[in-house]
Amino acid sequence: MIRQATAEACANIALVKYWGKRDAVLNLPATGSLSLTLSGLVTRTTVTWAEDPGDDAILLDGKPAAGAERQRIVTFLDLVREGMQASGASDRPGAPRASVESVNGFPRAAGLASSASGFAALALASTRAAGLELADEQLSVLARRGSGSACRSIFGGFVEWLPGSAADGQDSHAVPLLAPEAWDVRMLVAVLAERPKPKGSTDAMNHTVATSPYFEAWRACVPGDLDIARQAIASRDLARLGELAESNALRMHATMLAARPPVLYWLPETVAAMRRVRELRDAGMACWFTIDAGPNVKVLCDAAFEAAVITGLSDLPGVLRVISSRPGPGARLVPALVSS
Ligand code: 2P0
Repeated sequence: MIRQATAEACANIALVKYWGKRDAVLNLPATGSLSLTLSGLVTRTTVTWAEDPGDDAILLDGKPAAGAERQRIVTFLDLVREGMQASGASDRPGAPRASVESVNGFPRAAGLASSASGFAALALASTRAAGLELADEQLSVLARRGSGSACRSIFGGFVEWLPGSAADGQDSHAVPLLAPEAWDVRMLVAVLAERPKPKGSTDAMNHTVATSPYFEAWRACVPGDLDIARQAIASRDLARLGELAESNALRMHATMLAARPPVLYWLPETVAAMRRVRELRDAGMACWFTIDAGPNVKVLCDAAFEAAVITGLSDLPGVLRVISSRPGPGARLVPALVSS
């Protein structure tokens, strides 16, 4: 039996956002969502299973995980342990113990979707190390339990998360829409703040569902936005996709602004970057912004305008750096590091 495996997964940025759950325990979304998996934002995770008793050892970027962050990972590992017991890979209750080492190539918890790449890499590494070979859709179901958006990072390129309708969540997983090499676009991340965000997205979205009078309107508009996004991707219509993504992101933020108390992730620099994207577009550059649960601004753009848009964003005061990504691959094992 393989005891150790290493996997890599890329972050993804949603173009039609996931904001709101219908089941908070199983991470079942209120709507579908659609994203682009990004080459530049990678998490690499090694999992080793050992039969000796004791607590899981979890290192995130070289530091022991603590508190709620640690508990979220242990709860996820418990799901894998259940799978191991069911498959006969382990027959000792409570065992085996996991060692997890995870390294991010980008700032964690700053609205750059590190939980997506993190739980996608953890899902693949932890199951393979346990000798479990899940099909991609089942891996997506498992990754979703760690963090909803992680189910999308199992696949590369443009990806849709089907909300599903089953109570157990087995039909709520991602599916690939367009392979990464099939459309050469860019996603630029203007990093405005590398500090952890004030309110985590899980709490913020649950609070929005509970208190925002606009949540029902948000839920009602997402299926139509998904239709437009799918059509735009199928016809490689970047302007249509970009306009839709900008509008969808602003509708998501409008929904959370209407929560009580409101959820406001923007900094003054966030608004300045949004305005700059509009100026660049007015000057003829094909670029559109989107914003997640943090202050950073992500810009979808035509590959031909990449350098000019990076310059236009870097010129703004408050932009620490700009990370450029292409469509990236799905979660994958790092073969040289798999041992038995
Ligand atoms: C998204 N976000 O679609 C949206 C847009 C943030 C804004 O998915 O509670 O960390 O773990 O399921 O996946 C962030 O939410 O939340 C997210 P949980 P997750 O990318």
